[in-house]
Amino acid sequence: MKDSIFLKALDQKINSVPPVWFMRQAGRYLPEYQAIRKNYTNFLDMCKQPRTCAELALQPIERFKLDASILFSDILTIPDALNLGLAFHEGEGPKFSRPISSPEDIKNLQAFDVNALDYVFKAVEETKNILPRDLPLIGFCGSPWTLAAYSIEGGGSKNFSKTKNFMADHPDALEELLEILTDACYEYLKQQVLSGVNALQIFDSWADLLLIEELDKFSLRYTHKLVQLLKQDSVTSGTPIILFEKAPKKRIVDIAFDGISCMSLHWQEDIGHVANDLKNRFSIQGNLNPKILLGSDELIWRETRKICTQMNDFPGFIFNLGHGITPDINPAKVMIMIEATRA
Ligand code: 1CP
Repeated sequence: MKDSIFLKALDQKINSVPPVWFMRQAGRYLPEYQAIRKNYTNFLDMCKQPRTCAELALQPIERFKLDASILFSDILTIPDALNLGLAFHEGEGPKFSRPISSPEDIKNLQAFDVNALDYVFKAVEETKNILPRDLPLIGFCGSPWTLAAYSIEGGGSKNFSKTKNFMADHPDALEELLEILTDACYEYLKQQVLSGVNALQIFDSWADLLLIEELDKFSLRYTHKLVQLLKQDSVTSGTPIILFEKAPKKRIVDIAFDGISCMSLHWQEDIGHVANDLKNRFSIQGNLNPKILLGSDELIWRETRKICTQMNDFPGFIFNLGHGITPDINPAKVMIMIEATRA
């Protein structure tokens, strides 16, 4: 593991070839994923099979020889453990049958029991067992804000209007929910580390819903608390933490805080500018627009090269997409991106 170029980059070292992995690397764009997925109606049932999760995490590693693996699971396992009635129906996104719709729902929420997520920790162990021994495994969770947004909205949404109304009508109750989710994320990530993950990523995938002051108040404050809890705990203090903020209204340099090792950049960020701001303080992961992978080989080669050239002498660069890969992408195009990175 000490030779991992991914872990070296998280430690702000320059590698002659940048490490590469990408968000949602195991998933619907892979035919080998679809072959297993078709055996389950509800996606969550598949997530509860540790052996299957391990096999799915290994798929993109075998195909692309990536420099890091990510646990196969989902950020919504925590709201599921809070008994909000999560299901993924055929061809639809996540849906909660018992979303949070009032402050009373938060008062009545059952206590979070980390043992309810035992299947995730078993998946970590199974995955570590079958991954190449020197390949790091990334554990993850959603940010408290992103989990609250799904829990209130009752699923995915374009504009999250229920969540925004709840924020306007019941800001104190929302903060109570965020506290609960922060503690749940802390216990959850700690248990992932105990089970064997080598790095952690926090996905703030709905950061873009928030105005600047709201971003501080409802998202960053709780992610900051989560990171502090992890850094103060001897089990997790040495585990590098990556933070992904999706299209935030604040500059990355004004978001990054002590305890974070690496900022994962959304594709809208100008990576060269951010690199100037963060140099020698944080590592950077990113940030090819996944849509580029729908273009020609030449376009993929050119845009990948542009990022790698800009980041050539940056201490701590990890090549990644600027958001998750989408199901419409041809895996052959991914191979072009990886070859371009390594060239
Ligand atoms: O039907 C299917 O096959 C399910 C598709 C799928 C997959 C493959 C979902 C449902 N989740 C996942 C796996 C997953 N999700 C992983 C592990 C795979 C890997 O990365 O290799 C990870 C890290 C996630 C994280 C995740 N889930 C995020 C954060 C990343 C991001 O894209 O911003 C989010 C927002 C989710 C919620 C979620 N889960 C699934 C879907 C379709 C969604 C998005 C729902 C929406 O808001 O529309």
